[in-house]
Amino acid sequence: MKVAVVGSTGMVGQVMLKVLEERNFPVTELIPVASERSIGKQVKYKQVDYTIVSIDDAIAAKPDIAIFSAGGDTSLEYAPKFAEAGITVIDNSSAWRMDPTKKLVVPEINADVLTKEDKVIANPNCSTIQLVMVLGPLNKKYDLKRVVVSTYQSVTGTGKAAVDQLNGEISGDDAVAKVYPYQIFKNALPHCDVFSDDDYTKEEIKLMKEPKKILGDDTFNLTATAVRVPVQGGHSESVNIEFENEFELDEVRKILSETPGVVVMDDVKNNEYPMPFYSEGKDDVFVGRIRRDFSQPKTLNLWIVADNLRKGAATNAVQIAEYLVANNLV
Ligand code: A2P
Ligand code: 11C
Repeated sequence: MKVAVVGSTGMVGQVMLKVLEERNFPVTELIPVASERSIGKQVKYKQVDYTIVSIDDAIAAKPDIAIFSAGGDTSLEYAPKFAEAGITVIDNSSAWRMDPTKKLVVPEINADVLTKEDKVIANPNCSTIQLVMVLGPLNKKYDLKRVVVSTYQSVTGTGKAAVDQLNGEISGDDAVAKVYPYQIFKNALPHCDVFSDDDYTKEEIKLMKEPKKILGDDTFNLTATAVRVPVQGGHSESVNIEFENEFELDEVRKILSETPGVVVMDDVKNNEYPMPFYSEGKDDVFVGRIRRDFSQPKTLNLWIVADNLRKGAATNAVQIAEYLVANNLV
């Protein structure tokens, strides 16, 4: 496979190169792309230096697959151009996710919706991916009625400048550029992405809409509060789930532990539960603190953690590419 990585110098793009390498994706030629200012610079893949090319040169090179993580504007403008040239785009931005003509895919949940005709495939938002990895199997068994999710999101989700802001504030560097409207060190901001007219943030809206599309089910209600915390290893989510049907906790644990890509870490007697510090650099979604909500029937509380740059972005995109290759869809 000839593979272009658009946004290859970015936080997610760099992890994409690492994940392609680790998973031994059959790359016969790598075409790294970044903005005009990076053209001619080098990125490393499998210990070899590759020269960054322009996005137009990447189209001319006719890759089989282009994985985009270069922001929504770049995806909006260029994904259709790649598609027109016959190149399959896997897009990590929010540009195409809710477009009814595009598939929004978490391979463990809904890879079966993909066909050869899908030329622009959307990778969901990071906080959505880890949520649906848990909601999907539980919905099948108990039927979701209502989900309330509160997130604790890593600064890596905002990009390198946000990591620099946190590290600068930790080291007492007053000159560090502020990406967030406030200090993030020693703080928690109920503000991820921008506010929309209805007073929800765009991150919250993504969390409320994307799971329904991925699960192919809009019969349940979902509400979200997204919070940025001074953490780097991954996103955490406190999730309250009301089902239509009764459940047994042991069965919930069994279903989740048998779900590919999900690891149950739930031994509170030994202080075992998922944490971003532990999930960093791992591809799995970790779930723990699984317990009944005693305030109403058929309701569960749990805690989900995943590395937002891995399963929340790069790993999920590469898994989509793997599925396309394995099923002759590209
Ligand atoms: P560059 O490093 O040249 O700015 P992040 O999400 O970490 O901010 O990274 C964004 C990625 O998208 C970077 O690799 C960036 O390249 C790339 N990028 C930004 N704008 C464009 C563009 N118009 N065309 C191609 N790549 C772009
Ligand atoms: C965050 N979820 O942590 C974001 C990052 O729509 O792909 C990714 C934004 C997106 O703020």
